[in-house]
This record gives sequence, C-alpha cells and structure tokens, in this order.
Amino acid sequence: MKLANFKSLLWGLPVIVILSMLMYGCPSQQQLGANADAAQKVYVAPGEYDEFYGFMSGGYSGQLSVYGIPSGRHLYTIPVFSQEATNAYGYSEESKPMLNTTHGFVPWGDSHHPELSQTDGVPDGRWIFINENNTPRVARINLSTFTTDEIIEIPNSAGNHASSFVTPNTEYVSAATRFSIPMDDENLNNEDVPISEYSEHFKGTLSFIKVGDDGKMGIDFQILVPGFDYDLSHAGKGPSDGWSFFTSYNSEQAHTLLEVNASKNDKDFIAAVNWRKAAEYAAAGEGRMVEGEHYRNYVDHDTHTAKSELIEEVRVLDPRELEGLIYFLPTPKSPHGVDVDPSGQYIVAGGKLSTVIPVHSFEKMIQAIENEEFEGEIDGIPVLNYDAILHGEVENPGLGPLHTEFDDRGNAYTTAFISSEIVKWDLETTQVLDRIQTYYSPGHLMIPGGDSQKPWGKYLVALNKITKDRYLPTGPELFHSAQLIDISGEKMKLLLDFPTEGEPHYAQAIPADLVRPNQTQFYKLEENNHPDAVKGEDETRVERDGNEVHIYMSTIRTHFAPDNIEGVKVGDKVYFHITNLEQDWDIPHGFAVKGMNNSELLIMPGETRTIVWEPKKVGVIPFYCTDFCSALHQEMQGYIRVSPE
Ligand code: CUK
Ligand code: CUA
Repeated sequence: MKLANFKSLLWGLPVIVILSMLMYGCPSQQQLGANADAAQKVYVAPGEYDEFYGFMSGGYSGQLSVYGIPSGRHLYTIPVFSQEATNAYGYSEESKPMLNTTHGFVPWGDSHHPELSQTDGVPDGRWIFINENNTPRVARINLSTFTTDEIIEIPNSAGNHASSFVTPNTEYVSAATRFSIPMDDENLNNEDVPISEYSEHFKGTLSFIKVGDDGKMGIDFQILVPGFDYDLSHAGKGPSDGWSFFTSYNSEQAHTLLEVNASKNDKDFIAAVNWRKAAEYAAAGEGRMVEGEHYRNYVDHDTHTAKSELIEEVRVLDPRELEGLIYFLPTPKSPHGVDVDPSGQYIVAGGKLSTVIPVHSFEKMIQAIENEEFEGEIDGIPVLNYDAILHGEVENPGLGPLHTEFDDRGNAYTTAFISSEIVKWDLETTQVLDRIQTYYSPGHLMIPGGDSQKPWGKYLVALNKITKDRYLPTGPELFHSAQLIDISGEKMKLLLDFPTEGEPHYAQAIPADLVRPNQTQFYKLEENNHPDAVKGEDETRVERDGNEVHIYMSTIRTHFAPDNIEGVKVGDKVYFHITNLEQDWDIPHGFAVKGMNNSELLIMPGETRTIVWEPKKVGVIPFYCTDFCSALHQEMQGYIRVSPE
C-alpha cells in the first residue's frame, strides 16, 4: 500500500465513523437521548407538584398508597384495613371501631381495587373506595383528609374480589363473592356439608352497596347466583349505564385443583346484571329479607371518632323468581378482568387462558335479549349466544390477557401476564397496533380515568407482579414494580420504574387539580366536639373512676400538660386523651410511653386522640413526643409515676 493511500485511509476512518454516526446515530447516544427524553417527561422539579394523584392498592398490606404521577414519588399511605403504628390507626380508641367485623376485631386486610367516586361517569375527587378480599368489606376514603371514613362488611359472601367498582353517578358500589360456599335455602347461612357436594349446595352472591349523597353506604340488595367464583366487575356507562358486568370462572364447579376438572370448560361467563331493574325490585319490596349480620363502621365527624353499627338483615333477590335481573355472556376460558370502554358500547374480557380477547357489544347483547337468543339457562339465568353478542376478537393479544384500560382516542390497552407485555389495540377494528415489554408479568394496568367515560390518557402505569432484577436487591423480599409508560403517541414508550408498597393490584389516578383545592390543612379546635377534648391548658386534668384513670392532656410546642403525673397504680387502666392545641398545617405531635403495649399516638392539630395503657410495674416512667415538631422537640417529655396496687 502506498503511503498516500494509507494516509487517506487513516483520514477516511474517522470520516466514516462520523458519517455513520450522523446517519445511524451512535447506539449509546441514542439510548442517552431516549433516557434524557424520558427523564424530562417524569421530572418534577423540587417544590413543584405532580400532575396526577395516583392511588394504588396495598394488596396484603391492607392499605392504599398515594403516589405522584409522573414522578412516581410515594406521597402517603392511607391506613384502611390494617393497623398502622405510624398514626395509631386501629390502635387509638377513636379508630379501633373501624376494624370491627362479625369475626371480631380484624387488624389486617387484603385490599385489591380502589375506585374513585364518579359524577356523570367522570372521577370527581370526592372519595375513593377500596375492597377487602379476605374478610369481605368495602371502605370509603374521604379525599379532603385522605382518611378512611367508612367500612362496610359484606354478609353472605366468602371473599370480596370483584369490588369496589362504582356506577357512573356513584349510586352503587359493587361487590361479589370470590369463593362460593354452601348456603342453606332459608337464610343463606354457611352450612356444614361435605365439600364434595359442592354443586348441590354451593352458591354465591353479588352485592350492591348504595352510596348516599353524603357517602353513607348501605347494602341495598344481594343477588343469588350459581356457585361459581366471581372475579371482577365494572359498571356500564353511557348506553350501558344501568348494567354491571361481573366475570366468573369455575363454571365446572370444581372444588379441588388436584383433579383435572377446573378450567376444562371452553367458556365461562360474564354475568350482565341489570342493576337498575334490581334496584326497582328492591324498592318495591321484592325478594326477601334474610339473616345477614354485618358491621358498618363510620367516623362521626363531630368527634372524629369511629362508631360501629351492627345490621342484622339484608335483602336477597333470586333470579329464579325475578325476571330480567341477570344474563350470562359466554366468554372464553376463565375470564379475569372485565372492562367497559369509555363509550359504554364494548365489554372487554380478559380470558387468562384464552388465545383471544373477546369484545362483546352492548347493543348486540340487548338485541339478543330482546330476540331471546338463548343457549340455555342456569339457575334462572339465561345464557346468551356467544356469536350473537360478539363485537370481535382481538387476535394474538399476548399470552395470559388480564386487564384492559382505555385512552381518549379509541384505543384499548391490555396486560398480558405470561408474555409480560402491554398490547395496544383498536376498539373498532380489534387490530393490534403496538406492544411493549414490561418487567415483569403485569396484572392490572392503569390509565388516569382509564376505566371511566373520560380517560385523561397521557400515561399508563403497568402494575407488575414480579420485580426480580429491576432495583437494587433487598434480599428475598422485594417491593413490587410499577412502570410508567407514555401513551401520548402512536408507540408506547417506557419512561420510569418505581417501587410500590404491598401488592398494588389495581390503581386509579386523577388530575391533582380535582383533589388538591379541597384539602383540609388542620382541624379547627372550636369545632372539636370530642367528649374528652380540652380546649386549653386550663382544662387539663387527671380523673380517677374506679381502676380507670383518665388523663385529659394537651400538647402544643413545646410541652405536654400535665407533664408530671402521679396517682396511677399497677392494675389501673390509663386513658391518655390528648388534644393537640396547634392551629397550623403540618404540626402534629406524637406521644409514647416507655414499654407501652400499644402503638404511639400521632395527633393532628385540633384533634383529640386516646390511647390506653395498662402499667404492670412500679416506677417512674417517661413519655415523650415522637414527631419532630420544633427546635425543642427533644424536650417534649414528661413522667408518669406508677405506685403499687
Ligand atoms: S387482581 Cu386481585 S388477584 Cu387481577 Cu384485580 Cu391481582
Ligand atoms: Cu411535639 Cu415533638
């Protein structure tokens, strides 16, 4: 090679590299560019607010976590079904009644599906509901204080999974039994029968909880259904307003997985319930009242104290006696999710063992009912013809389709659990448009407003079941992983991973502007009607009543009053009733006694909270403020003297 040629080659190389970089981009540069773009989309500058409030169920934590979206910042955890030492929820005397059930005090729950209250089919930011799967309950959370206002138990139900989905004007919250159980004919009581007699004795109920204008919940009626397992639900909207749809599986009525009989049927069912008709039947006194003891626990806002009410009976409607209540829509293989699109026309099922996503047409369903295109009947419930009600089937939707949400442009997004992806498809044509991998195995997904009539449709959050290598490892137990995906363009783009608490099955999100202006910053002392409140230090005192000692205490920066307490004996039951006299935002005080067999207290400004202590040993015991409240926080302390019996 001539030197001149070699030189030109030397010169040529960088030129080729630069040219190819210009043409194709350097891969790492491209990745950097995409990362910078994603970072910009999720970056919320210090001191600025997120665009959306995100609410994620805590699963087996029993709580509801609040996240900022798009930043993925964890803002707060609302205690709902489980005791929470952070703020003495379920420990303080004022909050303990919230966890009363007919099984006694249940300090734990398994929360699955939060849903925001709606007005005209649009999330309105007043309340958020969430179900408890294990000990069947539904909670209502007040979004002006982010506290649980009410919990109602569901009788005649064994597990409450298909809940808490609301009708378009929050007339009702739905619930359904996850497990069928034997029920006697007269009062639906759980019976002592051989499990092998499942198909003769086992039944289920779908419940409709009426929600008053003030939020008060009450079970309006239950509908008796065949002994399948009822999994998920969504209310109709627009043209399908007045109907609710529940998936069911195990139409084989198998009672063990050890024999090959579950999931052998080609099709299970979606139960389409005409709740408006059912409500008319109930209002007319149809059906019958059965035993159905259940608690309704609620916060009395005057005193900020939870109260419990035991309700003894519930109305049951039987489809064998009342016509037009329910129709079964055949749906391929163990449908899990059921979702109604924003127009209210399409009912999408996630047949988790199915190779297609069936999309039923509400219009065709109504026609099929009118034309009586029935394939049969189960316990008084007509089964409609699959082909007669089908809008279309989404082909090649990924393996294990579970849940679908919608944007505001006619697209649907479905999670595929087994193939770990989200599949975007067109509602009209049912054609797949795009797919994106998630890490790993998404259960639910959530688009702000994505199950309502008005999806805000900018982001999608994949709620993944398996985390593995996504974050710095934390031993065998890892937080679940959520992934934020940009759905504003034709192609979905992954923006952010963030860890979540417990197991966030389902989630909701709402523009912050619909929630933020209504926030309570502190409680007004003059409106505190707690019977044990003190309105100033001059009212603080210690009173004995038999072996009960009531300490009416106040707290304000930077002391408790009284802070030297004597006259308490071993064997006494000591009630600390503490009022926080502060009238300022974000100045709670805490309270803890050494060795107290309970939690600490956290008392919000203007509020009175009570904790009980039963001293077991003689001595002088310190107590202190647990929440750093001022420069003299460390000095906020006192002593209580415990004398012999
Ligand atoms: S879910 Cu409750 S088992 Cu698909 Cu709503 Cu996770
Ligand atoms: Cu009050 Cu720290």
